[in-house]
Amino acid sequence: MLIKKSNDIPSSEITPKPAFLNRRKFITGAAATGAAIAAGLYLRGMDGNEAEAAGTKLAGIAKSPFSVTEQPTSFKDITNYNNYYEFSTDKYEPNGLAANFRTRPWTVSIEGLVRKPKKIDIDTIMKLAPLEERIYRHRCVEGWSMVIPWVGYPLSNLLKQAEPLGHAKFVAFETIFAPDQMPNQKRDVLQWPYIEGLRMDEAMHPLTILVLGLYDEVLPNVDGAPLRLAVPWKYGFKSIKAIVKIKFVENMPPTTWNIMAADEYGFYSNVNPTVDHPRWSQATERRIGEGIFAHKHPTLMFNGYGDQVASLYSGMDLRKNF
Ligand SMILES: Nc1nc2c(c(=O)[nH]1)N[C@H]1C(S)=C(S)[C@@H](COP(=O)(O)O)O[C@H]1N2
Ligand SMILES: [Mo]
Repeated sequence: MLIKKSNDIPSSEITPKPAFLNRRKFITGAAATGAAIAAGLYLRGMDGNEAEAAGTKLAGIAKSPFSVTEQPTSFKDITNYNNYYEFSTDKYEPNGLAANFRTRPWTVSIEGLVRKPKKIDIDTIMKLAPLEERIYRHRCVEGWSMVIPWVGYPLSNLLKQAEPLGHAKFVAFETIFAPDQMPNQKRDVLQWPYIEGLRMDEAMHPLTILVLGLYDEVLPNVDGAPLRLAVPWKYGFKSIKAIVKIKFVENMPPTTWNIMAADEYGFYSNVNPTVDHPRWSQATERRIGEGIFAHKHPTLMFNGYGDQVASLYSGMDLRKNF
């Protein structure tokens, strides 16, 4: 995965990018933010349907006992320092480029090894289960982290709608393919559409949530609207954005980053400070918002969620199953 050179990252942290990524020009955070604000206002003004627009307040959000107590990262940082390769491989550009992304109409297909295949509209999904605030640690495989107040509910609520069959062992997820809206989908940046997968017990785990909001608002486009996963004990790339397809399968499904670099990104991708990335250490992390001179934080096994998830991997060699 790319670590972008910018004024925010000391040169000591910069790692050569994989050869398949083309060099691209850098646009400052300020320029990207200005474009985002302008485009966002335009969207809301033209749209006329407040209920679906990013920025709309969400009502009736319950607090969750699964939240961590660390200080949440600012809304500004969560929406301006992003990995969203469909829009850009730069961290500051996706906000502006995603501002006009269309999240309605939006349907999610749930298919494969299920008793009841379903196509469910996003507005039905929004109301399927009570919305909770889940303040989760978010650890990118590149070595930075945030604390994010997601709004959503356990993914299991959606998955159960389709009544998965007994021989379904994995769940495969797919991002929308919309090259007219996502500029990098016209280019060979990654293999499109972005795909991810979880083992059945991981997908059904109460910590795995379907994210529909951020802070007390509808999920911003740049964070994966209208719906994305948050799987907090795994590296960030497992938390796929803008999902349109969920398929129950028998065998371990292919995943985008594993296809791109199998020796660097495994299927499990559990946060593990004792297994380094081939090109950098995973022992510590930089908390976004604390500034580049702040002390790094030690990375925690399973990102600190070990009490709840370690048992899923008992007996597995986590060095092999990275
Ligand atoms: N479709 C899609 N999903 C994606 C990505 C992406 O490029 N495309 N990036 C991943 C990576 S590497 C991370 S760290 C998180 C970033 O989520 P955030 O921008 O909301 O912090 O999204 C993940 N999901
Ligand atoms: Mo990431």
